Amino acid sequence: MSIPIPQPPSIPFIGNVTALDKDVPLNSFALLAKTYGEIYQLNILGTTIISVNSYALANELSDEKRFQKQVAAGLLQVRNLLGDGLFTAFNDEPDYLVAHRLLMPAFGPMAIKGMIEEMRDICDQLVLKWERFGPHATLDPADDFTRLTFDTISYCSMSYRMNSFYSDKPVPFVVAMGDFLAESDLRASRPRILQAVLGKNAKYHEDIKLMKDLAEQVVAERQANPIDKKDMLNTMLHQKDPQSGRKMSAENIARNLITFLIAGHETSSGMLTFAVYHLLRNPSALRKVRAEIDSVLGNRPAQVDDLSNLPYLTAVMRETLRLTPTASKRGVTPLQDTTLGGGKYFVKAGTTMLVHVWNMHRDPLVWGEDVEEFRPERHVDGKFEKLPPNAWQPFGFGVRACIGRAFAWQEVILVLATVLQKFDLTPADPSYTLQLKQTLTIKPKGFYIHARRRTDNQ
Ligand code: MNH
Repeated sequence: MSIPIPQPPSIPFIGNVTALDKDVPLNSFALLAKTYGEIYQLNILGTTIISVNSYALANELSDEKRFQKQVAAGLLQVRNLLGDGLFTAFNDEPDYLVAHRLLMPAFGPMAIKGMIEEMRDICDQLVLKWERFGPHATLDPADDFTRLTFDTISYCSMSYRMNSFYSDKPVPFVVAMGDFLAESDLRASRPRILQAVLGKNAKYHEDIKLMKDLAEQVVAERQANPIDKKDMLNTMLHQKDPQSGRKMSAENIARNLITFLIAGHETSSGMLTFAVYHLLRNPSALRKVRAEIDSVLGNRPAQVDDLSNLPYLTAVMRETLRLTPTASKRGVTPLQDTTLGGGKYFVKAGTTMLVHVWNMHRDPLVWGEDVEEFRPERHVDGKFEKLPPNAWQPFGFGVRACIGRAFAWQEVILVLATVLQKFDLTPADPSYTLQLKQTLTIKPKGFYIHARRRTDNQ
């Protein structure tokens, strides 16, 4: 016999909407998990949403025979821009399947290794900026890492320079994107009738147009002036899907370029910022990672083969994404009516379910009682490989897992190795306690640092 899934008390007509913090829903989801445990459900404006927090249940949901990705709520609204692009496509859309097969090799480890010099080009701009600003300047790592990851994905995927480091303010695309994502999220928690009444439509569609125009302009420019380079744009323009023999349409190409720009920078910049935050709070981890970088690289620039030779830095990155996964949850749905936990909970086909990766990465049955501690040692000496299946899943799961994983990994390891090699970093406010900023992804809020060139200390 199944038992009812717990639900916090709800308000007639509105349901549990008010249970969620407007600015940082994650904080509410973390709190609800502490109160209700491995599973609970919310009623959001008439829709039931089931949240899963434990490793055991999340592992059960990581089975593509029973569950698949669901594009719902905020993500459904993001389709207003990205349509059937990789991130927001429904599972069976034909253009998705073509794009997925065609792009997998373009995001594979070999192709990504070939992008190291483009990545370094942008990384050097960050280093130069921090050197020029000097040790007394208050730096905003979330801001500069966003410049970096945005410029990197743009330069690598379509050989287009955003030049964010030459602008004091975020470039217009980033502003439009931020506003678009925030509004998409709000739309998901607002009855449809209010959309027009609130008068946010015009601005929403202007933002969409700005981003589409840029992508379409880049595609048209490339078609008019072909270049011989292995970037993702050329792959999409010229390759055929091996299975169907089809090429991607210009429209689908533009949607996927915008998808890369969006999916390819917020998560990585959040990860870089969290990594710096964790290292500055954990001096022994910082000392160890510094010693490793010095012994492997000395004073020379990191080469692509060095990046697989930095096990402690790798563990730092894994632990960063365990404790603070920047894509904190993913949506799935059961293909058929089913039960979870050995018959304990009944769930209807099509129900929206959230795997709260943030919470399952804190399951003491997998990680021990010190789950809130930042301890890269959890992942060294083969321990990472011996984790229970699907216990670490910051990049999602299955066919719909992150296509940009190898890209992000190389970018983040190169930047961390380079920055830690060159600078002594200190928090601007030593008493800073972590606060979160949530958009589609999570990053630290109000975290500032100083960066002193190590050569200035000698
Ligand atoms: Mn990424 C899907 C996390 C970097 C492009 N990404 C996902 C998913 C997660 C994720 C989780 C699955 C979402 C879901 O189930 O709904 N991604 C990350 C993290 C980083 C990241 C934590 C960096 C750190 N992602 C990148 C980069 C790109 C990228 C860089 C570059 C283009 N991600 C994608 C795309 C998808 C995706 C595209 C959708 C893939 C698909 O559904 O086929």
